[in-house]
Amino acid sequence: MLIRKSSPLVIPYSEVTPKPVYLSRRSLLASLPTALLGATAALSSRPAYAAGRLGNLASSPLSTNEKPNSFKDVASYNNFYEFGTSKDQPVELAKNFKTNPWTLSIEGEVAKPRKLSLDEILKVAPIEERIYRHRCVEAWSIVVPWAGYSLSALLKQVEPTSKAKYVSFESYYDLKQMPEARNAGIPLPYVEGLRLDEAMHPLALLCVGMYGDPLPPQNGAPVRLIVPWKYGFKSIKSIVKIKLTAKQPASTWNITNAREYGFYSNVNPQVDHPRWTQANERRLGELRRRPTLMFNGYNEVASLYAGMDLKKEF
Ligand SMILES: Nc1nc2c(c(=O)[nH]1)N[C@H]1C(S)=C(S)[C@@H](COP(=O)(O)O)O[C@H]1N2
Ligand SMILES: [Mo]
Repeated sequence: MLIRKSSPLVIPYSEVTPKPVYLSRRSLLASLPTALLGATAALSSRPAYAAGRLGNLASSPLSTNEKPNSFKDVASYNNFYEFGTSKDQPVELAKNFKTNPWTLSIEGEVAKPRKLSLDEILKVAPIEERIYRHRCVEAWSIVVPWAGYSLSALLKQVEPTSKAKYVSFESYYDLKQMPEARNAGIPLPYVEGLRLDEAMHPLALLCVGMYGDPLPPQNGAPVRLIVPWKYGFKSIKSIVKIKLTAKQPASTWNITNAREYGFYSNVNPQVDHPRWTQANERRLGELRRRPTLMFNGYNEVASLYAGMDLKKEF
């Protein structure tokens, strides 16, 4: 990323410590009598913060059992260049972002191209809660209870042709709603891509919510990608187009600076960013840095990269 205000290695203490006046949803809910939370939340083993408007989310065996960050951490420290390049801007500048109605187009090398409304997106597969680690390339990390389903469910519906080898994604872009995007310093609309087998991996999440509620605008409403074994910039927000292609698609940070950001961008503590180490990370809310794990700890994806030199194809 372009480092404008401060180096990623020195996140000011004020940015990682929730303000004392803030009552996180989780502690708020925890302080309510159980009866008020409703029978489902009280009876299921799901944590109270997940009892939101997306209904009774199934829990997922793909979840980590690490402790999620506070809602406040995840909803107010954001990377979303269309709404400003500093971490505190998106929560303010995306406040009135219009995310309904929404159309997601799926096209390219597919037998059954589709345009989905938000309602249709929500019905593709049962929405489950997936608690994932998220590792930003700027060496901070968070743990988030996302809500969604495997991207593979949607891709299977459109029936990729035998020519489809990659999947490209494009974000919504409109200067009227995103005036600060003029100062983003990256080409927009934001685009990303995955190899088809990466996109079909069950961990790749088509995400519509977090903490049991629909996504807040600053986190990529109404629909985004979450690829937990890759640096956070692969997890493209506010998606309007998915296109299956024969050739490797462009990705925004790779176009911006190919020396620093490769197409694969797998979390890899052995490949430093040219300007800082990737060997460790700062979990938001913690003071001591922790070691970064290969594939962000998601070793089940390793077989996707068998035979590749991940130092060259970084
Ligand atoms: N369209 C778009 N998607 C984006 C970005 C962005 O600037 N624009 N930033 C990426 C980066 S670098 C990260 S770390 C994550 C941050 O997601 P979060 O704010 O929900 O934590 O979104 C990714 N998706
Ligand atoms: Mo990031």
